[in-house]
This record gives sequence, structure tokens and C-alpha cells, in this order.
Amino acid sequence: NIALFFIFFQGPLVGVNPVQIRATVDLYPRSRPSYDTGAHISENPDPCDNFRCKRGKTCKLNEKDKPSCVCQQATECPPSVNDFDHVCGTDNRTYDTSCELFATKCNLEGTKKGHRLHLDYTGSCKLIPQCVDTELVQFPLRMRDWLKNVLLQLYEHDSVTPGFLTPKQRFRVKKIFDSERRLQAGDHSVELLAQDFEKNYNMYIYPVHWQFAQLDQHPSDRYLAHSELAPLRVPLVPMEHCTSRFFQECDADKDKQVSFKEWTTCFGIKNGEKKKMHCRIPYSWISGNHK
Ligand SMILES: [Ca+2]
Ligand SMILES: [Ca+2]
Repeated sequence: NIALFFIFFQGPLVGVNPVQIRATVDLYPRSRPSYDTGAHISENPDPCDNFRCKRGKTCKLNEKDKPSCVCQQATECPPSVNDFDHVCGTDNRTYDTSCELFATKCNLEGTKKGHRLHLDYTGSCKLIPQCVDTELVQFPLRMRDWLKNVLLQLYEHDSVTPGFLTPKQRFRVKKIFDSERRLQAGDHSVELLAQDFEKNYNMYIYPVHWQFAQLDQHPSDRYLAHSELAPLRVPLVPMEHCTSRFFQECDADKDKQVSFKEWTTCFGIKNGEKKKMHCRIPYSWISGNHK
């Protein structure tokens, strides 16, 4: 997963940035941080070792020596190594690390303040210029192109080291990859991107669907909650000042979730056409989830 996101963020929209990899890992930790427990592993396995807690919580043994998740204290968080570790909260406060932000949020659980606190973006809080309408219109153009290039990069990596894509995903991307009509990756003008979208519309459908499915995993229900969108949004906000506004407006019915339909609509992908699209592409093909 780390590797996936590493390549994922190398597209033309943003450059290579170690923050982005870390953001993803921090947002969805696979397990609690492993401390070097040395020799006593086999004699005395720590019940907390494979016990997963959500962000801001940590595993502690209760009175019955059973593992349970409790709010982490911000003071227990490992200090930041460098400025890349800082994050800006939606309270416009710079936190030393995302651990500190989520610990703070956890300790505010049940309060309005805690409910409202989210990780806004990576890096210290800074002035994000307002996104004007003309810029907002260009955002999906560049993002679509970037998603397509990300998938093509994954495809190339997968050809060398299989595992980046499922066979079904490969099958879909191959069609784009093999097309002689496709626009090569590069720093294109919005005019050219718009032209190419009209000309090669079909090549953009799958990348947009694929990205949605990549994000829609906690849970996989065809809706993106704020936290599911975060791995994409958080590293992008400080570099692309239209990110927040774009995703806010993407949630057309303002239910705080971006549905599959809302997502495709804001990327200019036609919806349904009598639901043909859904019939043709089973969701599992996109997501690689086989349930
Ligand atoms: Ca979801
Ligand atoms: Ca919505």
C-alpha cells in the first residue's frame, strides 16, 4: 500500500513528496507502531501486538489483561522529525504530528470541538489562496489527466513487479496503455486537456472510477466519508488550493459524503446512461475487492 501511494502521487499534478506517503500511512495505520520487543516475543506475546486501534487511540491492557483501545495522550506521541511531520487541523492550528492531532481529537470525543476537528492538510498551517471559479473549472481537467497517468504508471510498474494491479484492473488499463491515440504524460495546457477529454473520453472513465474505489474502502459502500477522502485530499490541499472547494462542491446534496454519482459528475463523467455503465463494469472489477 505504501508503494502504491508512492507511485500514486508522482503524477504531473503534484511532484514526488515524502509527506504524501506518510500521510497515507498515518491516516490508515495497519497496526500499532511496533516497538522492538526483542527476545521475549516467543515467551510472552503482547496481546496488543496485533490489536488494531483507530487513529488517536492506542492499545492498552485492561484489568483483565485484555487488549482494548483507549485515547492516546498527545504527550505520548513521538515528536516530529522535521517540518514535513506537521499537520494543519481544521481548527487552523498547527499540530506537531498527525498523531498529536488525532490524540487531541480523541480526547475531545463527544464534544462539538472534537467532532469538528479533522486533519485539513499536511504541513504547518498557512494561508491557502482562495480558489476562484475559473481555477475551479480547470481542477478536474488536470486531475483526470493525472489519474490516468497514475494508472498508466502503475501498469508499467506492474509489468516489472506484478502486484500493483489485479488482473482485471490490468485488463482495463491495458486498453488505455495500448491506445495510440492517448495523450502522453506532460505539462499540458488546460485547452489541450479539455480537447483530449472530448476526443478520448473513454480513456478517462476508468481512472475516475478506479480512484473512487481505491478510496472507498472504510467501508466499501459507494460513499466517500471525509476520512476516506483524506488520503487524496490532505497532501493535495497545500499544493492545489482548489482541492477543498472542489471536494466540497462535489458533495452536491451536502450530506457530508461524496457518492459515486457525485464523484463521477464532478469529474465530468456521464452517469449511468440507463445504468448501462454499472452493468458493464462490476464494482469489484474497479476496486479489486472480491467479496
Ligand atoms: Ca465508503
Ligand atoms: Ca453527497
